[in-house]
Amino acid sequence: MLLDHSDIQTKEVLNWKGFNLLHFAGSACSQKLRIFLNLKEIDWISHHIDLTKNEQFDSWYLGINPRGLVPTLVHNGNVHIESNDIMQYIESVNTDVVLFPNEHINEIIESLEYEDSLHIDLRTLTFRFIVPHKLGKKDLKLLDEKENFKGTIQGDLDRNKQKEIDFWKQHYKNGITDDQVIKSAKNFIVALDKLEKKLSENKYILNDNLSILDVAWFISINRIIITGFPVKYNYPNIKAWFQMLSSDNRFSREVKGNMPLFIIKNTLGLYNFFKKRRLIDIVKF
Ligand SMILES: N[C@@H](CCC(=O)N[C@@H](CS)C(=O)NCC(=O)O)C(=O)O
Repeated sequence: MLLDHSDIQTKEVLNWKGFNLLHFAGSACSQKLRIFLNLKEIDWISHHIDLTKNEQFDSWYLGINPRGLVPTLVHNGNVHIESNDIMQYIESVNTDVVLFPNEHINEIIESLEYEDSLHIDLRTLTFRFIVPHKLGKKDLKLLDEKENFKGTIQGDLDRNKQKEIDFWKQHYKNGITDDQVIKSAKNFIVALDKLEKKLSENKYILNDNLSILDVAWFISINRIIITGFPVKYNYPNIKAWFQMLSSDNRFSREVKGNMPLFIIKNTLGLYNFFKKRRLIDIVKF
């Protein structure tokens, strides 16, 4: 989605040249975009927005992305938000490597919208099984500031923002409940059943060629595997496809993670193991 110039309150970016990506190392949508850029062999300038330091709430960043979410692309002074829209835009200006084949565009858009609709489920599982409540909860004052920030998207106040704020306020109070976990896991079970079928027919999700769908679904599947979703036992074709993509450095280097996260995630994992509170203890697969 391309912002109007009047939406942009942080005016300095209007002078930025080239592909500038505002992103966070561990964010799923940022990882997706970075893999896409690797595959397309596009050089880009990195602006790291550290979500662990709440930099997405800075008025400087909200002035570029009123939703307060990463990633954002600034290309020659134009600001684009929403990872799937950003990739589609990049594809339209750089066709050297085709990842959105025109003849399948409707199927691609439909699948990307589906994947995007599961983002909330990915977040639910992430903030229950990877990031402990104490570390993951967002400061209520920052959420209020974001709520009161009068940023526009294509001239209108952003309607999506409230959903985000409600999610985090609820998370602050209650963490992620078992009911949320069950609902999100079920949504992924439906999605994985569909992908398993596709991958029993083709080498890649769309057909026998790598496409943007492989990038998008690789990221979601990588994340749910980390939450303890039993992908390798229940979905042999997804397992083989995932291993194939993981052996490609253009994919694997973007989802590597770091030592502090590894320690946090494993400490939480051990706690859940002893308390019998793992994903597989809560959801019947
Ligand atoms: N639909 C958006 C989702 C973006 C999104 O939710 N980004 C997350 C990281 S993956 C984020 O910025 N979270 C920060 C927050 O919620 O405060 C996209 O595809 O760009």
